[in-house]
Amino acid sequence: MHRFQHITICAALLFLGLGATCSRAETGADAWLRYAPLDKSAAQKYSALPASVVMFGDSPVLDSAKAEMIRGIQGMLARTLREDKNLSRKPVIILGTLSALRADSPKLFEQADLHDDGFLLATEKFHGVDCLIVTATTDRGVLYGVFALLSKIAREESVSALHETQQPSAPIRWVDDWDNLDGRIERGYAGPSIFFENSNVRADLTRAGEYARLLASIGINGCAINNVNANPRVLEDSFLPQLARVADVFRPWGVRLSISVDVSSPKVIGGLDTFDPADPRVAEWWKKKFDELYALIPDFAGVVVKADSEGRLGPATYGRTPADAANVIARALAPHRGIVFYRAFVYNHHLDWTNPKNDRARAAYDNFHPLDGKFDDNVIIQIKHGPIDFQVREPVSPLFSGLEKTNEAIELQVTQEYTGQQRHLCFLAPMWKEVLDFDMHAGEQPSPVKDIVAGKTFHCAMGGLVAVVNVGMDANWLGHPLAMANLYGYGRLAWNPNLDSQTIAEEWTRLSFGNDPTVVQTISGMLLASWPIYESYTGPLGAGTLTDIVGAHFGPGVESSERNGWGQWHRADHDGVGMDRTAATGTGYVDQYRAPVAKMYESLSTTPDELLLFFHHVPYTYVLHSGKTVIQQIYDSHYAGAEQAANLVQQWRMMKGRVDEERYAEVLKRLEFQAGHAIVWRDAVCNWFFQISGIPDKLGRVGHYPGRIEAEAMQLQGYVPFEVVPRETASGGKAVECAPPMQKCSASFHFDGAAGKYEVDVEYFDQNNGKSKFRVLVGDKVVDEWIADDHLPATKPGGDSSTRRQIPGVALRPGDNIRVEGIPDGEEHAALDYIELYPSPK
Ligand code: GCW
Repeated sequence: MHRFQHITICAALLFLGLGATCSRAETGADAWLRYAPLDKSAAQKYSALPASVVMFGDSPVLDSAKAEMIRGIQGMLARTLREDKNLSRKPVIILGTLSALRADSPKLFEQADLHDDGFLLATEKFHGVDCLIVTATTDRGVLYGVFALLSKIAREESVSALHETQQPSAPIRWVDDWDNLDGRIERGYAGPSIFFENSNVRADLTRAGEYARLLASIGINGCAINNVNANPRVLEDSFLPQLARVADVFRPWGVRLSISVDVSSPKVIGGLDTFDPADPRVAEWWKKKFDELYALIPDFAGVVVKADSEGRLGPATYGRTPADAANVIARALAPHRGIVFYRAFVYNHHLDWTNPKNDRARAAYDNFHPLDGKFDDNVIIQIKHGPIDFQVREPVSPLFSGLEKTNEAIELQVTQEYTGQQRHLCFLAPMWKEVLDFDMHAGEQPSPVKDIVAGKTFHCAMGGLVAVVNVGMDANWLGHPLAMANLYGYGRLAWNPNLDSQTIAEEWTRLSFGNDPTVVQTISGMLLASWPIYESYTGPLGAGTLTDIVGAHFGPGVESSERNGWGQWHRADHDGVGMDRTAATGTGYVDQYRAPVAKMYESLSTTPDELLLFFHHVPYTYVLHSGKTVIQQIYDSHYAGAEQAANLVQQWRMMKGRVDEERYAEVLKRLEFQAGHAIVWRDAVCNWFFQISGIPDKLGRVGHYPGRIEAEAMQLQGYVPFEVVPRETASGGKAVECAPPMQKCSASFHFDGAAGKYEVDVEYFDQNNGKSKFRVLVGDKVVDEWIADDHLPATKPGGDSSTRRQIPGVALRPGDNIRVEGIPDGEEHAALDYIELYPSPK
């Protein structure tokens, strides 16, 4: 339907009070700020809302607040708020800082306890007139208050008798984006950078401004825009004015600009012969550099530093410590009130894997705990939530309780690097909640991570939360329309870590898809189930995400973590699996925790099943608390997870007609891919463990695939069998390919089952270096055809490229010839793994 026509029909339906059945055409660009028209009865609730807005004060941030207020009311209630300069005898919406309002009405909100970016929403008499007041200590707080008010209306909450104060949990609520200056994004899954293009800041920064608005709406107040693997050029004199342009589009939204810097900059771009932090010339260089930068960007927030990590240069070059490096930069920033986030992600990625005492998980604590108290006041140690690297399940980093005299921030990851890359649904708020709520037992009182990073536990002046986000130019920001729940969830938790995941999921669903109770229940339910589902087919019992850790971090690659220096070892061998990190017999990592936590993890009997293999090496026959053996749990969880992933597709199908067609179709496509890929994961992991352990699946599933016909067992014309590496990423270890000089190949077989309708599933390999064509025929009749043109992170057949095509409702009779034809393209050889047949309905 033509969009305009659609909107007109929607307007008519709304008028009739039938808005709930009306869905709008959407790209996802509006995210949770859709301000979609409320249906008539819901809109009724706001009939008493004042008709005009009066702003006390004047600033770019306040201007944004006022414009947002008008925009939101216009969108949701189809009313244009009048902008009044002065109060009249009529009710108004008042926006302004408390000091501005008190200049007029000195006794206003005498009891209010507002500080930092907190705000107050209140219905209150002002000069004797009923008003709706949004106030705060800062302009930014007023803006946050406006977003909160509009969110209430979008979620159909009453705003008629308000008196609500909200205070953020911590001053630091930041995001890091890992954008390279050439426009690519490290671990970005949604198109190129919104900040950079061709080694420069983009000429058009519209999206960057829109991003800042989204960030502001969830209370984020800082953003580092370039990769922590920083290009030193970002500090070149000629680049600074470009950065100032980004700061300009951030400023109206109260988001402060930050950048990642490389510690070797004084040498690489500064012309010095050293970057030794102890050299006065180096100190002087940083000082001058930041003086220059602040002259252009007076509200510049500070810098992020990754050093001595994954090949980055660092203070270790000169035998200096992270404190030396952090402080030399911090001292240059201090006069401008800038801060340094020094990342604790410092580890040796050439660890000797043959030494059972070596342990990458120890690195952050070993490197930083001895430096506690040695960092300047404007340094914050930025600590990944787990000791390894954003795996699907890790314990909390022991460093949180290992620094008492140092500012800390927790680093979370919105970009789903190890959790499905926005191809799989994985709502991470429940994981982050577990981390933030985890009691580190750092004193007499409970000391959950959320209190430590907020500076409460050890009385630190600064601290908070940071998340790696990596939005891109894709209209919907993160690729998967449902992935935005992670950015929203992060912001909400950074503001208030006491919110529960369900509240967050429901809020997000209402704002993003409307208030239809079926929609809210279904989508939030899917979100809440998704992390455990993803975990169950990718990373059992705390072994880490069993992905190809030396490749794209996407598909299965169980063995890739072993026998190399990266240290993501799970140590699976013929007898058992898991890393022994105990103090008694293992790497001693456990002792980095405070005694009560260490005690829990040291003992097999008190280690929770979900982290068993992170802390202990056990035989496959070890019996879990659940009563199952380790090996059977590995099998069972992978089968259950794949089934639940398929179930997500069914749940989503119920959303047809209840949400807009665009996002419906996009989500469906991704969930279908996920369901297929979950089977690839299931089979790869189960077969790998079956092979190494030699212990069969009690339920007889592993290695037995009824209805599956291997491509290499079919009659082949032109197609040639080959071995896939690693072998568990293809069924039976083999697939067939249509390699040059062949231009078209086919694989066929005769159906020998009972007559009826079948779902025909074709497992093929979709690489990103070609667009092969496939056609499936029964006899002479084409039942499906498609082009393998997805952009998966794969240049060869294997776990990253394996993709399932489901062809429902195919009528088959005994003796029918089923044929798959493949036409290769470029480097992609139309490779085929197998066909699976299920009687319909599946
Ligand atoms: O998780 C790893 C990623 C790297 C990243 C690094 C880090 C920016 O695979 O791509 O580098 O962590 O956090 O520094």
